[in-house]
Amino acid sequence: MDRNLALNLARVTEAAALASAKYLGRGDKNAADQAAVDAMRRMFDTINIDGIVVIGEGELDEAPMLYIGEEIGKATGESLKVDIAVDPLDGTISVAKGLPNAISVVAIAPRGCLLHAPDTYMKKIAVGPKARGFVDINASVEENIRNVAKALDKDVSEITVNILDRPRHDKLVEEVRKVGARIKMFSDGDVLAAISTCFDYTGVDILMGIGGAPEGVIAAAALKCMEGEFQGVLCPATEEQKERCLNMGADLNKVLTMEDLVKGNEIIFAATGVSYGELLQGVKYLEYNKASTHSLVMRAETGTIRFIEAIHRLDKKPEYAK
Ligand code: VTB
Repeated sequence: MDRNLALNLARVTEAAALASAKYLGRGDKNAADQAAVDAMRRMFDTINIDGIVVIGEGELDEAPMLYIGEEIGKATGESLKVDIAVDPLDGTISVAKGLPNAISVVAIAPRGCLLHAPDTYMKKIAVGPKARGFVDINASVEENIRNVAKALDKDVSEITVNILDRPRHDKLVEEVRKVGARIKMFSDGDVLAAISTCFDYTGVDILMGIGGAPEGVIAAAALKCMEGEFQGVLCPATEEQKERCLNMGADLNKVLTMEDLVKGNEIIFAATGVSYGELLQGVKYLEYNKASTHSLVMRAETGTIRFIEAIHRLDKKPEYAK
């Protein structure tokens, strides 16, 4: 995979972040999302790839842009054929409410390498590289926490579990507390929450809980780049979702490993912070029509992890200056 694509993908998430960050705290999650989608789509049109969206904004009838199956990129005969997973704004509610950790995110891999995940829930567990091989999604909460503590040479009371703040996690929260580990709740955005397990300074050791399956594929792509570990099990919440999964040929009992979710090693991942956060700073508006962005760009082939801070001249990019 052309390594220069990594920088181009950063351009894609930067564009989406710059467009949606204007909506921070303005109470309109749809407008924030739409701005991210439009900007991302426009930037993709400038990139020389032959891409198909496999994780996107939904089916064609519910999403006019970045829908599943949409062909994107400025393809020539020689362009790379790739699968694309996008979440133009993971954390639409966070942006609407002015809360942290919303990001714009993209992952690409050669055609056929990203799982076409149904739009349903997924039970997930993720850890960073030091605890890789020490978790099993089918084991008990206690066992997983104790094993991660062993891998990291920490006391159980020093282990921090990232959990999406939802009523469906009440039992999980209770179990983690019973074991004596710490919990860090987050309101949205479990892609970033999974990534956080790979960076010591976030203080997070494990992500556990149920979130969106499409986000699971994107998180797995990121964790593959960092040699962390991600496991998922599809977890439809309704009979209709269950049927959708079965129609897509999904096995509801199967533990989806990183290799099932994202095949091979030719993966490029990019994310840009939209609202402020621990791992990525949000978009900041600076004097004289400038704005800064903070992005994370990774390639699984080489394992390079890049943080890119960019200063944008909005007067030279009129589409963002509105
Ligand atoms: C999570 C979260 C996302 O969806 O995947 C969540 O990480 C799951 O759905 O940011 P519910 O909101 O129904 O719990 C998001 O909140 C939005 O994509």
